[in-house]
Amino acid sequence: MKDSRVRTSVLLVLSGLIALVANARGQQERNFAVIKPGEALEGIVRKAAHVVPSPQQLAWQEREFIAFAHFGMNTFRDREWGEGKENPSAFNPTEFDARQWVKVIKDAGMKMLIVTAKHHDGFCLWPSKFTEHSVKSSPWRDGRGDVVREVARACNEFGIKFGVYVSPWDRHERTYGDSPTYNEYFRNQLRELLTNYGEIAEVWFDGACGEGPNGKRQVYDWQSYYKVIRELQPQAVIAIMGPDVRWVGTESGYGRKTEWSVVPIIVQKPDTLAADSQPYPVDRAFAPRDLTDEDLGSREKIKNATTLKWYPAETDVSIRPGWFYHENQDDRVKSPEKLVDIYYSSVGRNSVLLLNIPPDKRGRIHENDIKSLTGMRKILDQTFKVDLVAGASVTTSNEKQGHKAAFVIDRDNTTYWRTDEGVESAILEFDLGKKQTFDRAMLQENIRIGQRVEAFRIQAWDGGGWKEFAKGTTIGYKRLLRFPVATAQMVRLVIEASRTSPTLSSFGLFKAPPRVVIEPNGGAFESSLQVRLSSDTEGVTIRYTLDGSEPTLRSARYTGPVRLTTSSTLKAVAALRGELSPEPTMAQFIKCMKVKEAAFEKPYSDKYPSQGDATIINGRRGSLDFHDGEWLGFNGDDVVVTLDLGGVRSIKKITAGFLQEQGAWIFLPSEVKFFVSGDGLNWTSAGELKNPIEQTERVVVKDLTCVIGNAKSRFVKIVGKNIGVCPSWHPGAGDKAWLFVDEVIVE
Ligand code: FUL
Repeated sequence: MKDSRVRTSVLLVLSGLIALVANARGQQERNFAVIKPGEALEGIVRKAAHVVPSPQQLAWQEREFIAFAHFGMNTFRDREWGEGKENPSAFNPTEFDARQWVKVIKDAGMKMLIVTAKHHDGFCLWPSKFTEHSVKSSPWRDGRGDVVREVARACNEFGIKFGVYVSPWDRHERTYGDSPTYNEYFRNQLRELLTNYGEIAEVWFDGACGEGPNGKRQVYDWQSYYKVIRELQPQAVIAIMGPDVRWVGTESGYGRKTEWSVVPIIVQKPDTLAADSQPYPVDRAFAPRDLTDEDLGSREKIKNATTLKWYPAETDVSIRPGWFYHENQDDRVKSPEKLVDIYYSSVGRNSVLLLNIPPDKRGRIHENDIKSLTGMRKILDQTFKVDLVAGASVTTSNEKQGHKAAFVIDRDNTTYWRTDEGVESAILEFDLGKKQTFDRAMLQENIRIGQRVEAFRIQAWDGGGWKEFAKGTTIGYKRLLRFPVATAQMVRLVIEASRTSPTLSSFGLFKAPPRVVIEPNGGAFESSLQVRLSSDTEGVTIRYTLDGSEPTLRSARYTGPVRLTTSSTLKAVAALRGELSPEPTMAQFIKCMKVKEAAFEKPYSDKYPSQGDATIINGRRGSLDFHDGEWLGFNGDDVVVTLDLGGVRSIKKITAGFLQEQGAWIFLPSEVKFFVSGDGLNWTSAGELKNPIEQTERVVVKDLTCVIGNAKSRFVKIVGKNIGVCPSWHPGAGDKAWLFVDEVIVE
């Protein structure tokens, strides 16, 4: 273990030196570039195109899909954030099994596991010498256990890389807030983690910061932390509040469609950087800051930059609503379909997916999480099993000597196609040999020499002309595209714009396993509803159930529209030659009252208007992704909405749905009031509900239902109270809080 680490370090130092040699001649091989004051855009763009990942960043990117395990005191206290006052006796997993974690992660196709060695509550999962607040004071393994050691060992055994999440924010440690003393404490803990557990491939720093017991805000000495890491684990990437890996900007699992790995950063004295001969010069001047805009690296964004840096995105998301395990979320594990969607929207958008799978109180990954991961893996494996471009003949409008077009289908990522110097648009044409049917495409640039492509289209020959079936902007390390099924023998990729001669190391076309489409895809209805099922694949039969059970080959066969007259959970699968598609499609239908009109007292923000007033009565529910077009957002304001049922009805229940994603300043309402009225003028209170969920829960969708004993009314009013401003512990403390509502359902 140790030997191989030394070897890797030597290699990395060597490649660092090689990079510096190249730099002396012409700035090329570094993972940053300095822009001179007044430099013209053309020159800046060219520089951006030549910024390359460091060897550690490249190795990290190639892992593609990695795991997070939030485990610790919170697991046992059923909390998301601890206060630091927890008694270590609470930490007591009954069947702790790190090998089970790593096996599950490996089977799911992930290449690294990052464990929360220390979360904000300060409780250490390893027996740190510098505090008593750790596993050594717990009853687990009689105080002789070490979670970090067992996980590191299991990773080593299964060939999975190992990383640590260490929270600088420590709500237990007494020296926190006494900045120099705590910084030393933190470095000491880092040293323990980076010396005693073999190779560490990623160190994950969250930026949360607070006041210590002395009432002072802790000032983190980031540069000194980086120094410790570079010295002890030079092959590790430092993520989020570090200079190697950037947070994608949400915790929803969805990255940007245009994702540049080269972005402007702010450093002190950029002019001294270029001449610096250190292997990590940027570290010494790097200031972590918020990089969550929709556009980070376009020409518009880089034109005023002083320093550009290879700073790729990592998409962190939890398989459950919370980061830590909570028993009451066992039935809210993301479905295989949802995980696949996230995969396309992260790995498929030039980002690494960091999926959190929180072990439970036993110290094992829960069965429900395993089921979803297995389903996800099945779908991905079936999709990417056969590359329909393999064996095609490839021609191109331009290729540089030694970089043939055929390299894009040779399954070797180190060989690549590129154009001659100065040629920034080009066409690659593929003859698949016979007609093929596909609905997924994969593209990869050779990022070893930079990220360049700005716009591309993919077209198929339909006998009369080229018809576009997919297009995109950036590619980067990997771009995956989904599109309606297309059938063709001739396909071409048109690179329309590039920052300098474009490169491509792979191009692939695939067909996802058959899927059933349910129309409408869930929602509310009044008396009855016709639902249609169809599949994107010819020759399949569709089987379905209405009670939420898993459909089998013996379930009802779809022959024509299904008429629903009660609330139902529809699940459907496609069967082809006696085999079922890997995962059922599901839709939920609720029988409820039709609402004629929704009128808002205060307007929703024009940043989140979704589909306007109708959003909350359209029968469609919002997801955990607040950008999904089903949520209305109120900034600092309450939601006050009146619904007109069109006539007097007898009402039994009213439900209003809200979202919390505190990372995006969105909080559940503090309380919701329900009113009914016959004339829309005189209102009777129908009930009040307090929000039962803690503000510290990261992401959660919550329905609040008011049960009414049969009121006869025509109008319904809901008042959802915004909490006003973000709470004092929150990074947005004092700023206006958002309130998000997706639906009001009257039954
Ligand atoms: C955040 C923390 O506050 C959460 O609890 C979680 O660990 C997440 C990954 O990072 O900022």
